[in-house]
Amino acid sequence: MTGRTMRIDVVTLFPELVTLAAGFGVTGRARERGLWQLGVWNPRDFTDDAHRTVDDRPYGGGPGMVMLAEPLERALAAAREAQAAAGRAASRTLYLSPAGAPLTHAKVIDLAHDDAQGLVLVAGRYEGIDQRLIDCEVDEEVSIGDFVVSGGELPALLLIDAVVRQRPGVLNDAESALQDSFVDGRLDCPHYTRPEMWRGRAVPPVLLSGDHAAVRRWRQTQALVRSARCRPDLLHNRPLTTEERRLIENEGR
Ligand code: 9WO
Repeated sequence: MTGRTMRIDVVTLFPELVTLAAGFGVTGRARERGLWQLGVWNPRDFTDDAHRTVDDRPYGGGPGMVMLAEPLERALAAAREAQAAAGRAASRTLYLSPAGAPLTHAKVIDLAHDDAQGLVLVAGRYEGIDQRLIDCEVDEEVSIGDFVVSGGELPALLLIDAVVRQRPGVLNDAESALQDSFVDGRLDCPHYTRPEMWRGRAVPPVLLSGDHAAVRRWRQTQALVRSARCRPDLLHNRPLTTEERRLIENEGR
């Protein structure tokens, strides 16, 4: 279901990082305009010892620390209560982890359009979180790429950015048009702005020609050639049309 405000709650030891970073640019403006709501929940606020402990040494030994299940469980419960108070019958809990399924455009669309359920993101720190919390409370693990970072916050912010951009009314017409090429399995064409000559390099003359049809053909060809060279895997997802094949074959003539 689409058409209501999206709500995203993030469980994190660094709530200020998430709130601040989500406050810039497209996601920041969309939030000011009420197109989505953000909640942040710090497991440290759900501890009951004097030191506000959120981690402990791993069973079995070894380096590093592991996030305790109990503060996470309570922070998650608070996040879900906030979702319920905002009218969500259920919420979908995602853990950002390199072990997760890769985040794709299709997955982003799926998350953006499923706003009957709220979204709860769990960001880990240290060496990770107690596996039992993942087993009992996490619906899906999501990866943003095959690399390890210091915490789940930046991956969560990246997912938030990708999802919020897909919500109705967030992008203006120009921004929406720009992202369509990628959706269509193509990279964008190269862009140029002033000056006309920079470091001895001229802007491609067709862009200065004023011939709008020629500009359109050039951009389409460039996008295709770039996709074929840089990301042939994108083209495999949607084969070339006859027109596109002709544009590539005529390139440089
Ligand atoms: C780290 C890890 C490494 C190899 C295989 C599985 C793994 N899981 C985790 C993990 O859950 N790490 C926690 C979250 C704690 C340390 C920081 N975390 C993290 C998440 N690092 N990198 C990510 C991440 C998340 C999504 N996409 C890419 C990386």
